[in-house]
Formats: sequence, structure tokens, C-alpha cells
Amino acid sequence: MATDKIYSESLANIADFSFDAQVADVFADMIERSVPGYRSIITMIETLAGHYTQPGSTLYDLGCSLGAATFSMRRGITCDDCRIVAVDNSEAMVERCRKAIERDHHPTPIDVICADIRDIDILDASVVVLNFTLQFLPPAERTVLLEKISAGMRPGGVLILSEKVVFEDPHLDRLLYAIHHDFKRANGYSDMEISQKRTALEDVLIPETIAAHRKRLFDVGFSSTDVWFQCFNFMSMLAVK
Ligand code: GEK
Repeated sequence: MATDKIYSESLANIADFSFDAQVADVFADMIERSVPGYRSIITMIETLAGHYTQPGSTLYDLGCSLGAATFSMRRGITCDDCRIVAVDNSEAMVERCRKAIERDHHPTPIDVICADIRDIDILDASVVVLNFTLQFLPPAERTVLLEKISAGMRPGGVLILSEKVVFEDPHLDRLLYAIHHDFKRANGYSDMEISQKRTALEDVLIPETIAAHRKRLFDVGFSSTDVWFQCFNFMSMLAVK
């Protein structure tokens, strides 16, 4: 796995973060060392897919990157005639994801689509994964996407929504922000790397509170929703249709 050194040198200008080829090449290392609990969430997506997949339905991985959640879902499927649709609008990610799928033989087919998740249809879905993707959409556009997902899901299906979050309590918010910094430092990132990456993500990744996520999920038509995993300021929710 290639090591992420993208922000290791001092940069005169820090451009907004984008999922280009340079990021795609080191992404597996970057996300493991940056997102507390990422590996646990990916592992559990297999179990969740096993529980919620319905025969003949479609599973979606929205913002699939290199396909980690796609592969996990595929391992968990226990019923027949399902397919997976994996979507990302980064050409660099999609290209690498397709190559990985060619090497991973399995009866459940995967369509990898290079598109904006706001532009695709969601139809007959039993499992939809938004694993750290919604946070990259402008907040004003999140409800429309979640309405589309909810409308395209079968009753009893599940949305798995993982996000970086902020906290209403200012003390807790500062504490968990600092602990996340410590987590990254413990994983080998320098203070300069952490700070330059934060600047690059500032206007790109916009976190919300767990309460805001929960309210929106109920508003768009999910019947049951709550957090099933949390590690510091990163969490994952289930929302059942
Ligand atoms: C994983 N889920 O490994 N349309 C399509 N793709 C998008 C959009 C959009 N509007 N916005 C962002 N992306 C993955 C990790 S990473 C999370 C997801 C992170 C894509 C973007 O190109 C990137 O590949 C992904 O969403 C977010 O489980 O880097 O923190």
C-alpha cells in the first residue's frame, strides 16, 4: 500500500482538497490513518449487508472510492440475483476501483459508474452505503439526495450513513477535534501535515451534528434511525426504510 505523503512538505498555497490521481494512489493508506474506526465500519458493512440484503434487489455504494465498502457488501450477500452499483465522480478512483474488481471474482455483479451521486437513479434498493461521502456535498443539497435514496428503497431496506461530525457541546467538540489530531499524529502524520490537510478540507468537507443527521433522515421518510458505531468525531448511522 503506497504511503500518503501529500501534505508532508510545506506548501506555499494549499488548494482545496480533490480526489485526483495523486490522492487515489495513496487513498487506502490515507483513509485508514485519518478516519478512526474506518476498518471496523468496513468490516461491519459485510455483516449489515448480510442482514439487510433482499433477493433480487440492488445495493448501492455512493462515493465508492476504491470500492472497500463495495467488496465488503459483496462478501456479506447471502441471497440470489442481487447486483451492486458503485458510484464515484472521481475518474481516478473509478479507474482503480474497476481494476480491483477485475481481480476479485465473485458471482454478484458490480457496475462501477463514474457519475455524480446527485445525477443517478436509485431503484429497488435494499442496502445503500454513504460511507463518508455525504459530508462532501454542499449542506443545502443533502436533503434532496437523501429523499431520492429513501424513495428508491424497498421497505425494510437500510441506509448506512457514515460521517465526520461536530458536537453541540463546545467542550466536547474541542476535545474530540483534539483527540482526532492525536489519532493522526499517532498514525505517523506530522503536525504540519495535519494542519495543511485541514486547510485543504476546510471548505470541502462540512460536518454536521448527529442530531441534524437524525432529523433529516426521519424527515425524508426513514422509519428508524440511530448511531450504530462511533469513534471520537466519526460515526455511522443505520436508517431503516
Ligand atoms: C470508502 N466510501 O472507502 N458524487 C460522486 N462521488 C462523490 C461526490 C459526488 N457528488 N462527492 C464526493 N464523492 C469510501 C470513502 S471518500 C471519503 C469515501 C473521504 C466521492 C469522492 O470522489 C471520494 O472518492 C468519496 O466520495 C469520498 O468506504 O475521503 O473521507
